[in-house]
Amino acid sequence: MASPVAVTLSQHLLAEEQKHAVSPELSRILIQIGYAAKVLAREFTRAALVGKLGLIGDKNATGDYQKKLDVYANDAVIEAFSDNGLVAGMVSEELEKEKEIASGSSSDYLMCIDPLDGSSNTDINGALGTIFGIRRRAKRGGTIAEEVLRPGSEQVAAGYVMYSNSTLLVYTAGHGAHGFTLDRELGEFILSHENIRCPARGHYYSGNLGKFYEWPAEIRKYIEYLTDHDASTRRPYSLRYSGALVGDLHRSLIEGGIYFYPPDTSHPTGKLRLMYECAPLAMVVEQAGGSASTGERRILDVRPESIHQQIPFVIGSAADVALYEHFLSGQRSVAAKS
Ligand code: AFP
Repeated sequence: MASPVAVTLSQHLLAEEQKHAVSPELSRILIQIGYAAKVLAREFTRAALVGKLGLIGDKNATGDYQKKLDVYANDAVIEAFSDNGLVAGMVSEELEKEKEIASGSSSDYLMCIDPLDGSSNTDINGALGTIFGIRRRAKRGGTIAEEVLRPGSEQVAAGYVMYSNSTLLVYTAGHGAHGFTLDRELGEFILSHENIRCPARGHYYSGNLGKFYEWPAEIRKYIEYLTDHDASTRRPYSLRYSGALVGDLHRSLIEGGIYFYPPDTSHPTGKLRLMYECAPLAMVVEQAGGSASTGERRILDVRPESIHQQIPFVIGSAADVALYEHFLSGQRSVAAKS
């Protein structure tokens, strides 16, 4: 039961509008994302009871087989934004092309979204996520695709929802990262993690080690470093990998650590999607004092070339990400001393 002084997502956004001149339109978008998250949380919880587990049979734009819940989540998000004029367009993992939203033609905002992150977890009751980034339209008159292909540093808000033993919404509008836990009885997201700070260094790492022999030699050396024993640097790091980026990232954000998805044989330019996975999470993590990179450059500085662009990704505690970059650049001796 929420305490009587609980702060709801809407109250928090109202206060942020006054403190930091966050635009009311942006607040309304975030509140609507909160609404969509409640719809998704309800459906994810009962998916096994209403025939929504399993594959639908088609592949999405980046070649993944779609689950029934992928399609459901995408439709639910579109429905949540179709009639209220809040956003002019949407880029979604589940849509081959960007979607123009007629009711939002005069809105200043565009949304990039992964409606359901971690689809391999749907049928095993594992953690799931939703990831979103909000951008201001660069110019009117261009196509949504042209307008949206801007570096992540131009996002005005971003966040994620994690569906696990509780449903948690974390957002930033450029003034810190804040987390809200869904109180199901009240039907409200309640502030539970104010001004999240990512520890400078952690002792967890998340990566698909099944790909170890497909990774660059420098990354294999980095794994050897992490799994070596040295009490002064709290090694070996412990491995945690859930199959849902949101879940692994959330652990790093709260307890410190690192998540990485380097290029491999089947994904020579990386697997994770810049616009609706990497850039939004990078904004959240930077706002909490962590960092996010391709291994070579800051994620938020990368200018997308296409809406479904896939890139190498590393995110988490600032010192851990810096060390990964050192290893990748071949400066192992420098890195190993830090
Ligand atoms: P989707 O479920 O949105 O396609 O994303 C899953 C994901 O991008 C990310 O959440 C996981 O960390 C990663 O893929 C898992 O990929 P592998 O199964 O290749 O390790």
